[in-house]
Amino acid sequence: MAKSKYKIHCEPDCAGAKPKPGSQSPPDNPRCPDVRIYGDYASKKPPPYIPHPYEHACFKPRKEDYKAPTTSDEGGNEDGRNEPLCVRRDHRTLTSTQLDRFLNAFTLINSMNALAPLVDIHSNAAHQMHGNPRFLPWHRIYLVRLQELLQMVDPTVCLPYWKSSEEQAFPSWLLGFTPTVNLAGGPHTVNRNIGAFAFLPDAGAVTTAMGNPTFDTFRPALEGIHDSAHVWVGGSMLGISTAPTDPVFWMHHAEIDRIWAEWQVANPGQNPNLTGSAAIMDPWSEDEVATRDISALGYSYV
Ligand SMILES: [Cu+2]
Repeated sequence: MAKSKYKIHCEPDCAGAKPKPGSQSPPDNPRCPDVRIYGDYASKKPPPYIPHPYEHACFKPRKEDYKAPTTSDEGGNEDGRNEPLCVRRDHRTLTSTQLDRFLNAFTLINSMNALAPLVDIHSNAAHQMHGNPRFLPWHRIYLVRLQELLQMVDPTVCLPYWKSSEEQAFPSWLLGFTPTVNLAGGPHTVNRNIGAFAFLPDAGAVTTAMGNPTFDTFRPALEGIHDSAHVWVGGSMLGISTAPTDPVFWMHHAEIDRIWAEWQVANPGQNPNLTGSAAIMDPWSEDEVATRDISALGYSYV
């Protein structure tokens, strides 16, 4: 992964930013002018905002996902190699220094107001990133964008994943971490209501989803599992416009992305059926084909 190739240009506070007197056209979006990270949102004319149809219904748990919690302790990592790729690891295998670095980087990009515009992108249903085949490829690129932001402030940080189906618990080291993020709609402080609603799908549910031989059956199965974990965490994670303020959102999606990557290896040639504009992961320029190979995107999972 390229190290600190891009600089964060977001201003800490641009509420008072105005076009230069005499300029013919409006300035670039003063809030997030970095096209690489924010895509069209960095331009003079960001995409129109379309409220998400799930905005109020939030994520829907699936009762059939529920099975009594089990504990097991596989996983872990191999290596010690020199890795050219950003290696995403199970958060349980990180050292306390690595956990601190992740939280520090998250805090830093938030304090630079570089996180909020990325969160705001998730609230715009114009991108059609839920409930259709774009769900997996779109969030794959979304995670890469966060990872790029994190690496701008600390090139050693790779997104950890939260294997909730196996763990059946919230990462304890995150419990006290509730940042406030200055979203377009106003400041939002991360809150959670862990386990109050719904079910945390277990390893069996993941295995069942993995058994789907085509993308068109696999994707809804995995998205349903994803929804349930959102509801299980509760609070900020319940709302599409607030979920990405919680670092667990990114760790949860990394796990969903990891499961997809594993499924891809087992089911070669099975790709989302997307053509034309639906195949472009707007507001970014990557197309569906560019989302198929995670190593080409600069990361791997152990
Ligand atoms: Cu999402």
